[in-house]
Amino acid sequence: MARTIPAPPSAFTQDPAEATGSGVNGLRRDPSVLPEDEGGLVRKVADRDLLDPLAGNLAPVPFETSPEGTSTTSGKASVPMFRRVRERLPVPPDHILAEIERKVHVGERLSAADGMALFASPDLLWLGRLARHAQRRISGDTVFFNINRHLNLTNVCKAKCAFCSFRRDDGEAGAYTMTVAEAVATARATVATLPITELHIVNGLHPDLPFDYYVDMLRALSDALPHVHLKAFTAVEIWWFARITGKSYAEVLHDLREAGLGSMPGGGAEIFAPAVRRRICGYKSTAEDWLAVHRTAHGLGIRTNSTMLYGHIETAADRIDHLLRLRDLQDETGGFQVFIPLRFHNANNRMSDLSMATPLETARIFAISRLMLDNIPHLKAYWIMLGLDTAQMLLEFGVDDMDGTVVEERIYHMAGAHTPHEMGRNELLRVIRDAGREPVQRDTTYNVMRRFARDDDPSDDLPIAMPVQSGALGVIQ
Ligand code: V47
Repeated sequence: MARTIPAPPSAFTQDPAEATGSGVNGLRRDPSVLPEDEGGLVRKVADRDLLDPLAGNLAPVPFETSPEGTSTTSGKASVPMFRRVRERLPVPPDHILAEIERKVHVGERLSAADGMALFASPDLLWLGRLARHAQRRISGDTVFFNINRHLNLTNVCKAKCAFCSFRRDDGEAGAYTMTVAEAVATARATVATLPITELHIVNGLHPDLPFDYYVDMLRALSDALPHVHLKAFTAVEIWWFARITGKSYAEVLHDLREAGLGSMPGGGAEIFAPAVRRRICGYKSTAEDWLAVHRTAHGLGIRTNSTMLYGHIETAADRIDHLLRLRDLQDETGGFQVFIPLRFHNANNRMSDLSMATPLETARIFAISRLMLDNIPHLKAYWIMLGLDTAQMLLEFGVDDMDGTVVEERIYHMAGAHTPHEMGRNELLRVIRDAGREPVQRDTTYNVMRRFARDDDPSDDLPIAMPVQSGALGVIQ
């Protein structure tokens, strides 16, 4: 059946330097032919179905662009490189919203048109109640968290995603690459003070490191820490490994699993809609490749997470398109565990002109995600990115997971996040309980490890975030 998403206004790519070019599909085995991404590459992609499902009822009307968004680096007249769109979606008639409410209550699937209507619905608290209703059916009053550590092996990256503050060129100030011994020592040092159950490993696309580096890395980490689950490599990294080795996704994943890979994080999804994707991360794999890697992983029994980067130049229709592509794949495989909307952070990157999504926009996106993704069990508020206050509020908008202890976060703190690097686990328990919910420590694949009763504050108050060490591996702030 044709997917029907209301047509986005045609003029939403306002980059004056918007380039055109030929597609890069079909080049998977030859990394050398891919041009550097400067935000203007064009991929050859199938057109989105532009039928209007609402028969004129709710078709978006032209929107205004926000006044912010100027680039002043040249010293000449300022030229906006990226602008957020302010869409003016017509408020849906009551009977459409009532029909959506009925569907949610009987557990009926929402359509693309329903999703668009929710983006225009005037009552955010009503939307929150619906999302909480949908979430309660899945996980009741439970709010999950885990005890993990993030490890970014290298920030050297061939892609130059416009939103990224973390990447560096090889040899540039602040560039780093950990040796296997350094990574193992870092992980061991964490385990000595914190009972982590997971290492979360996400990295740049290093132009020169061989695939063996990653295989050796996983093998060394799993030998050193056999009880720690290795959640490693986004789908874009797997796509990269396939490019540099000539192996298929299945072969790459098989080798990594043999070496200790447990599951995969959800990064690299950004926004699937091709017109936006090519502008913000044109060098990365296409949406189709991202989805193909996850499909392959699921086929091999490897569970994965999913994400969407929001709050930049994407439209409501792009978000719905993204959610439905994930939902379709989940119908096919059932391998996604969780969806994590990632709020764009605007410091120190080429999209710094954009203002960031507000907590209210964030609440709407989380709630709609919960309602549209009826087949992905969990919705995560990544507190280190959102702040603990906003993450707590999102528990009323469909969230049932607050992520973990993280320990040392680089990607968001380099992009302007100000969340603490030092906080105790009892603080996280307090925030969850304060919302009338029950904190549950989980492992990576959502097995319950410990339920925390009302007054069960552990005397060993573990640090859920720690001061970041500066030095050889680069300074965050
Ligand atoms: O793909 C990078 C995002 C992702 C910025 O699976 C940014 O549990 C906002 O994979 N502003 C990588 N977002 C992180 C990732 C992840 C994070 C948390 C949980 C999980 C999980 C996975 O970080 C990238 C990109 O979408 N990102 N820069 C930025 N300036």
